[in-house]
Amino acid sequence: MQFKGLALVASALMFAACGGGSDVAPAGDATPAPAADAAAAPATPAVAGVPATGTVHEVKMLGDDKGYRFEPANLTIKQGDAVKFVALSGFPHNVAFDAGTLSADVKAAINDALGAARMGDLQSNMYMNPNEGFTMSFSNIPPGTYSINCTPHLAMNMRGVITVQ
Ligand SMILES: [Cu+2]
Repeated sequence: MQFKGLALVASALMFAACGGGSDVAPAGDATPAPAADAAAAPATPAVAGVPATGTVHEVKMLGDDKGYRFEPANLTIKQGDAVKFVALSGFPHNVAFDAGTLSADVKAAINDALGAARMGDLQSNMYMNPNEGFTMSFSNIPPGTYSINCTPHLAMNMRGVITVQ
């Protein structure tokens, strides 16, 4: 924010320093960026989906004398599979996807897939009791590598990776 402000000030100063050249188009002629069109885009899914395979993989969310962890911490699935996250010990746990370099479309697909289990952007609800959790379909999540973590135990390195093939 601060850099942007400085840059604007700097470019305004440079513009002024150029000495009122009239070959620059007046501000009134500037055409607005087509942001409104993008915002009004139809609600069709931007991420290509595949039919569900019916395969559900279980990832346990654990905390005990071996530490806080997803088990397995590294999981490879096919697009169309689902993952059931279940909290078993060491509560509370959640599942938060790292935004990283994910595109806006992929983030939207993850939020959609979290569905009723979504508590915030790219984050599931918090689970406090044994056997609580949720099942998430990866039908609309494109192939790629997705890093997840548990917000309450991020400092204890409770992290995982889900690879979608
Ligand atoms: Cu946790």
